[in-house]
Amino acid sequence: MPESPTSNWISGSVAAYRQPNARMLAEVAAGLSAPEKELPPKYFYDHNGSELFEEITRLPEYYQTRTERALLQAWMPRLIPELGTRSLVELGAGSAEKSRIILGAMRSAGATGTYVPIDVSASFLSQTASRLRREHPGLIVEPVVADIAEDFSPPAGLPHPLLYAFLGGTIGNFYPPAAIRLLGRIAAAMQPADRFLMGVDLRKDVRRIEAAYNDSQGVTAAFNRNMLLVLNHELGSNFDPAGFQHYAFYEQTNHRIEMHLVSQGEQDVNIPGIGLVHFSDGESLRTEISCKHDRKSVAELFAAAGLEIETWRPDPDLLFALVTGARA
Ligand code: AVJ
Repeated sequence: MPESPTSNWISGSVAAYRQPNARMLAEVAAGLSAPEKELPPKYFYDHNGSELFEEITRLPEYYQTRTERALLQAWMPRLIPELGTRSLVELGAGSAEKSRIILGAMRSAGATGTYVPIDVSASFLSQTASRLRREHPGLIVEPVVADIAEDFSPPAGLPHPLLYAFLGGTIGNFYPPAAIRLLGRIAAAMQPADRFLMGVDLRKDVRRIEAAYNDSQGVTAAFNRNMLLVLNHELGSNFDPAGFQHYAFYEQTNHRIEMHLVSQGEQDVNIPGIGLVHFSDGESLRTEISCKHDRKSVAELFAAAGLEIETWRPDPDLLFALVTGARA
């Protein structure tokens, strides 16, 4: 449910801003008042941020996307007929480029097919929906606007079996308790013949992982800083992106990349509705975690969520894996 813009701990008025930003303002206020400042990675993805991410997926250092795509191309033509998939429910629908591989396999298998892309961005979703309706005549597309981290619930009445897909390694953005909640909601919605398909980035040589988040062209740095522009645009804050340095490193204990923006010098940033936020020289703002997995860590997440691994399929170089799960 929408939060009141006058939540007790938000001092200023947000009346000048659109209602959907009440939640954003609350999350930003909470994240920036924590002892270690942090913002949710979903705020990378305005139009420009989505384009920067698309650019990241084509970087030589960023092996994830092309590896996952190859796995999908190799596997979906066999998996989809095996499962008899009639509806694809995709969480965080991305560019829908990978969905196309699955939808193509559904079409080849003779299913009429229903596609349910779920994403936070309504404009993005309607674009994707009309494009896919054009490309796949006969395909039923039922987009759902939702923040999968908060309130995901699948539409009723879809033709079963369903395939829930959560691709790209995006599960890595969630701290384990939130990941388990998300997977648990999917598990709870699943019928026995439904399946869950997830892409995970694998634990591997640290240099290889770190290089993927410190590309030589600086696209990831621009993507990271873009979050500040999103805040400026949406909340009317005055972050100076040039005043923050991109910093991404592998945190070994928790097996995750952390992306930070490090304040260059002391600064005070004004955020209407929150007030002045102070950054000391060298102070770090965490913008993302990207957890890396192996079969065991996925099995643990699944078990905690009421799922079990059915198939585990990494690429030959063990960079990335697709995994399917069923209700335990
Ligand atoms: C979209 C969350 C899978 O964690 O690798 C890419 C986002 N961040 N480069 C990832 C991202 C920096 C990406 N995910």
